[in-house]
Amino acid sequence: MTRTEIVVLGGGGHAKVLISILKKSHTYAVLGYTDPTPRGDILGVPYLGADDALSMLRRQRSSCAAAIGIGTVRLSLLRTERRQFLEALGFTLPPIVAPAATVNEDVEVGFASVVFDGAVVNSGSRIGQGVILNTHCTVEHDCTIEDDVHVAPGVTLSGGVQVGARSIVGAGATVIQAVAICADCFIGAGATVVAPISQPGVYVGTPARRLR
Ligand code: JB2
Repeated sequence: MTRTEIVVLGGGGHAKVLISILKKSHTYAVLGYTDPTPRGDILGVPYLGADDALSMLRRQRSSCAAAIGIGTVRLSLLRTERRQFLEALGFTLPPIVAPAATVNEDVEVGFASVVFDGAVVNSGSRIGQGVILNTHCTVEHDCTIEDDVHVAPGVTLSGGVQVGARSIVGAGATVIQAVAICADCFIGAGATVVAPISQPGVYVGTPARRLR
Protein backbone atom coordinates (compact mmCIF):
# COMPACT_ATOMS: atom_id res chain seq x y z
CA MET A 1 0.00 0.00 0.00
CA THR A 2 1.31 3.48 -0.84
CA ARG A 3 1.84 5.61 2.22
CA THR A 4 0.79 9.26 2.30
CA GLU A 5 3.67 11.62 2.95
CA ILE A 6 3.15 13.78 6.01
CA VAL A 7 5.05 16.50 7.86
CA VAL A 8 4.70 17.12 11.60
CA LEU A 9 4.78 20.59 13.19
CA GLY A 10 6.59 20.72 16.52
CA GLY A 11 9.50 18.79 17.91
CA GLY A 12 8.61 18.33 21.59
CA GLY A 13 7.05 15.52 23.60
CA HIS A 14 3.68 15.70 21.91
CA ALA A 15 5.24 15.49 18.45
CA LYS A 16 7.28 12.49 19.54
CA VAL A 17 4.14 10.57 20.50
CA LEU A 18 2.41 11.64 17.30
CA ILE A 19 5.36 10.57 15.13
CA SER A 20 5.43 7.16 16.81
CA ILE A 21 1.70 6.71 16.14
CA LEU A 22 2.06 7.82 12.51
CA LYS A 23 4.85 5.31 11.97
CA LYS A 24 2.81 2.49 13.52
CA SER A 25 -0.25 3.27 11.42
CA HIS A 26 1.39 2.08 8.14
CA THR A 27 -0.73 4.77 6.43
CA TYR A 28 1.84 7.58 6.52
CA ALA A 29 5.47 8.16 5.64
CA VAL A 30 6.73 10.91 7.96
CA LEU A 31 8.98 13.19 5.88
CA GLY A 32 10.20 15.24 8.82
CA TYR A 33 9.22 17.81 11.41
CA THR A 34 9.42 21.59 11.65
CA ASP A 35 10.22 23.61 14.75
CA PRO A 36 11.70 27.08 15.39
CA THR A 37 14.44 25.22 17.30
CA PRO A 38 16.38 22.31 15.76
CA ARG A 39 16.01 19.25 17.98
CA GLY A 40 17.90 16.65 15.93
CA ASP A 41 16.23 13.53 14.60
CA ILE A 42 13.13 12.41 16.48
CA LEU A 43 12.56 8.65 16.34
CA GLY A 44 14.59 8.66 13.13
CA VAL A 45 12.56 11.50 11.58
CA PRO A 46 14.68 14.44 10.35
CA TYR A 47 14.41 18.15 11.17
CA LEU A 48 13.24 20.18 8.17
CA GLY A 49 13.65 23.71 9.55
CA ALA A 50 11.18 26.28 10.83
CA ASP A 51 7.64 26.54 9.46
CA ASP A 52 8.77 28.80 6.63
CA ALA A 53 10.20 25.62 5.03
CA LEU A 54 6.62 24.42 4.56
CA SER A 55 5.63 26.56 1.58
CA MET A 56 8.55 25.18 -0.45
CA LEU A 57 7.72 21.64 0.68
CA ARG A 58 4.12 22.15 -0.39
CA ARG A 59 5.24 23.32 -3.87
CA GLN A 60 7.55 20.32 -4.26
CA ARG A 61 5.14 17.67 -2.93
CA SER A 62 1.58 18.72 -3.62
CA SER A 63 0.02 15.59 -2.06
CA CYS A 64 1.93 15.93 1.23
CA ALA A 65 -0.27 16.11 4.34
CA ALA A 66 0.50 17.82 7.65
CA ALA A 67 -0.15 17.07 11.32
CA ILE A 68 0.13 19.45 14.26
CA GLY A 69 2.37 18.06 16.98
CA ILE A 70 2.23 21.08 19.28
CA GLY A 71 0.33 20.22 22.43
CA THR A 72 1.80 22.56 25.00
CA VAL A 73 -0.65 23.45 27.71
CA ARG A 74 -1.86 27.02 27.19
CA LEU A 75 -0.95 27.00 23.49
CA SER A 76 -4.35 26.02 22.08
CA LEU A 77 -4.45 29.37 20.28
CA LEU A 78 -1.14 28.57 18.60
CA ARG A 79 -2.62 25.30 17.38
CA THR A 80 -5.61 27.19 15.95
CA GLU A 81 -3.31 29.66 14.21
CA ARG A 82 -0.99 26.96 12.84
CA ARG A 83 -4.01 25.00 11.54
CA GLN A 84 -5.19 28.05 9.61
CA PHE A 85 -1.64 28.66 8.34
CA LEU A 86 -1.40 25.09 7.00
CA GLU A 87 -4.84 25.28 5.38
CA ALA A 88 -3.84 28.51 3.65
CA LEU A 89 -0.76 26.75 2.22
CA GLY A 90 -3.07 24.04 0.87
CA PHE A 91 -1.98 21.15 3.10
CA THR A 92 -4.52 18.47 3.95
CA LEU A 93 -4.73 17.93 7.70
CA PRO A 94 -6.17 14.46 8.18
CA PRO A 95 -7.47 13.31 11.53
CA ILE A 96 -4.92 10.89 13.03
CA VAL A 97 -6.39 8.00 14.98
CA ALA A 98 -3.93 5.62 16.66
CA PRO A 99 -4.42 1.97 15.75
CA ALA A 100 -4.70 1.30 19.50
CA ALA A 101 -7.53 3.83 20.00
CA THR A 102 -11.19 2.81 19.89
CA VAL A 103 -13.50 5.04 17.89
CA ASN A 104 -16.94 3.48 17.79
CA GLU A 105 -19.76 3.71 15.27
CA ASP A 106 -21.27 7.10 14.42
CA VAL A 107 -18.41 9.27 15.62
CA GLU A 108 -17.04 12.24 13.66
CA VAL A 109 -13.41 13.24 14.14
CA GLY A 110 -12.53 16.59 12.53
CA PHE A 111 -9.51 17.56 10.49
CA ALA A 112 -6.18 17.96 12.30
CA SER A 113 -7.45 16.15 15.39
CA VAL A 114 -5.44 13.36 17.00
CA VAL A 115 -6.68 10.36 18.99
CA PHE A 116 -3.88 8.69 20.93
CA ASP A 117 -3.36 5.13 22.17
CA GLY A 118 -6.02 3.70 24.44
CA ALA A 119 -8.47 6.58 23.95
CA VAL A 120 -12.11 5.50 23.65
CA VAL A 121 -14.68 7.62 21.81
CA ASN A 122 -18.21 6.32 21.96
CA SER A 123 -21.11 6.54 19.56
CA GLY A 124 -22.80 9.81 18.80
CA SER A 125 -19.80 11.94 19.76
CA ARG A 126 -18.66 14.83 17.58
CA ILE A 127 -15.00 15.82 17.74
CA GLY A 128 -14.08 19.17 16.17
CA GLN A 129 -10.90 20.26 14.39
CA GLY A 130 -7.46 20.38 15.97
CA VAL A 131 -8.60 18.44 19.03
CA ILE A 132 -6.19 16.31 21.10
CA LEU A 133 -7.73 13.21 22.65
CA ASN A 134 -4.72 12.13 24.64
CA THR A 135 -3.63 8.72 25.85
CA HIS A 136 -6.28 6.63 27.62
CA CYS A 137 -8.94 9.32 27.80
CA THR A 138 -12.60 8.35 27.58
CA VAL A 139 -15.12 10.36 25.60
CA GLU A 140 -18.45 8.70 26.27
CA HIS A 141 -21.48 8.65 23.97
CA ASP A 142 -23.00 11.83 22.51
CA CYS A 143 -20.27 14.23 23.61
CA THR A 144 -19.47 17.40 21.65
CA ILE A 145 -15.82 18.48 21.71
CA GLU A 146 -15.21 21.78 19.95
CA ASP A 147 -12.15 22.90 17.98
CA ASP A 148 -8.66 22.85 19.51
CA VAL A 149 -9.71 21.31 22.82
CA HIS A 150 -7.10 19.22 24.62
CA VAL A 151 -8.42 16.26 26.58
CA ALA A 152 -5.39 15.15 28.60
CA PRO A 153 -4.36 11.58 29.48
CA GLY A 154 -6.76 9.59 31.61
CA VAL A 155 -9.66 12.07 31.48
CA THR A 156 -13.22 10.73 31.69
CA LEU A 157 -15.94 12.69 29.92
CA SER A 158 -19.28 11.03 30.68
CA GLY A 159 -22.17 10.81 28.22
CA GLY A 160 -23.47 14.01 26.63
CA VAL A 161 -20.67 16.27 27.87
CA GLN A 162 -19.83 19.40 25.85
CA VAL A 163 -16.40 21.05 25.91
CA GLY A 164 -16.04 24.49 24.31
CA ALA A 165 -13.30 25.53 21.91
CA ARG A 166 -9.68 25.73 23.13
CA SER A 167 -10.51 24.41 26.59
CA ILE A 168 -8.09 22.05 28.30
CA VAL A 169 -9.25 19.21 30.52
CA GLY A 170 -6.26 18.26 32.68
CA ALA A 171 -4.92 14.78 33.29
CA GLY A 172 -7.23 12.44 35.14
CA ALA A 173 -10.12 14.91 35.45
CA THR A 174 -13.71 13.66 35.38
CA VAL A 175 -16.77 15.44 34.01
CA ILE A 176 -20.13 13.97 34.94
CA GLN A 177 -22.84 13.33 32.39
CA ALA A 178 -24.51 16.06 30.35
CA VAL A 179 -22.40 18.90 31.78
CA ALA A 180 -21.32 21.71 29.42
CA ILE A 181 -17.97 23.49 29.80
CA CYS A 182 -17.65 26.75 27.86
CA ALA A 183 -14.75 27.82 25.62
CA ASP A 184 -11.32 28.80 26.98
CA CYS A 185 -11.47 26.94 30.30
CA PHE A 186 -8.67 25.13 32.05
CA ILE A 187 -9.82 22.20 34.18
CA GLY A 188 -7.05 21.20 36.59
CA ALA A 189 -5.64 17.70 36.78
CA GLY A 190 -7.82 15.37 38.82
CA ALA A 191 -10.74 17.80 39.10
CA THR A 192 -14.31 16.57 39.13
CA VAL A 193 -16.74 18.78 37.23
CA VAL A 194 -20.30 18.22 38.46
CA ALA A 195 -22.02 21.43 37.29
CA PRO A 196 -22.03 23.46 34.07
CA ILE A 197 -19.23 26.00 33.60
CA SER A 198 -20.25 29.11 31.67
CA GLN A 199 -17.36 31.50 32.40
CA PRO A 200 -13.83 31.04 30.98
CA GLY A 201 -11.34 30.44 33.79
CA VAL A 202 -9.31 27.94 35.78
CA TYR A 203 -11.30 25.34 37.71
CA VAL A 204 -9.79 22.86 40.17
CA GLY A 205 -10.74 20.34 42.83
CA THR A 206 -13.66 18.07 43.67
CA PRO A 207 -16.22 19.36 43.07
CA ALA A 208 -14.45 21.73 40.68
CA ARG A 209 -14.49 25.39 41.72
CA ARG A 210 -13.16 28.49 40.04
CA LEU A 211 -9.59 29.35 41.06
CA ARG A 212 -9.23 32.44 38.83
O1 JB2 B 1 4.92 27.89 15.61
C1 JB2 B 1 5.50 26.82 15.86
C2 JB2 B 1 5.94 26.46 17.17
N1 JB2 B 1 5.89 27.08 18.38
C3 JB2 B 1 6.50 26.25 19.25
N2 JB2 B 1 5.73 25.92 14.86
C4 JB2 B 1 6.37 24.73 15.08
N3 JB2 B 1 6.55 23.91 14.03
N4 JB2 B 1 6.79 24.36 16.31
C5 JB2 B 1 6.58 25.22 17.32
N5 JB2 B 1 6.92 25.14 18.62
C6 JB2 B 1 7.64 23.99 19.17
O2 JB2 B 1 6.72 23.09 19.74
C7 JB2 B 1 8.59 24.35 20.32
O3 JB2 B 1 9.79 24.90 19.85
C8 JB2 B 1 8.78 22.97 20.96
O4 JB2 B 1 9.80 22.22 20.37
C9 JB2 B 1 7.43 22.29 20.69
C10 JB2 B 1 6.62 22.17 21.97
O5 JB2 B 1 7.30 21.23 22.73
P1 JB2 B 1 7.07 20.99 24.31
O6 JB2 B 1 7.89 19.79 24.69
O7 JB2 B 1 7.25 22.28 25.01
O8 JB2 B 1 5.56 20.68 24.41
P2 JB2 B 1 4.66 19.67 23.60
O9 JB2 B 1 3.62 20.54 23.02
O10 JB2 B 1 5.42 18.81 22.68
O11 JB2 B 1 4.08 18.72 24.74
C11 JB2 B 1 3.32 19.24 25.82
O12 JB2 B 1 1.93 18.99 25.63
C12 JB2 B 1 1.65 17.58 25.55
C13 JB2 B 1 0.17 17.42 25.27
C14 JB2 B 1 3.84 18.62 27.09
O13 JB2 B 1 3.20 19.23 28.18
C15 JB2 B 1 3.56 17.14 27.08
O14 JB2 B 1 3.97 16.56 28.30
C16 JB2 B 1 2.08 16.89 26.84
N6 JB2 B 1 1.85 15.47 26.75
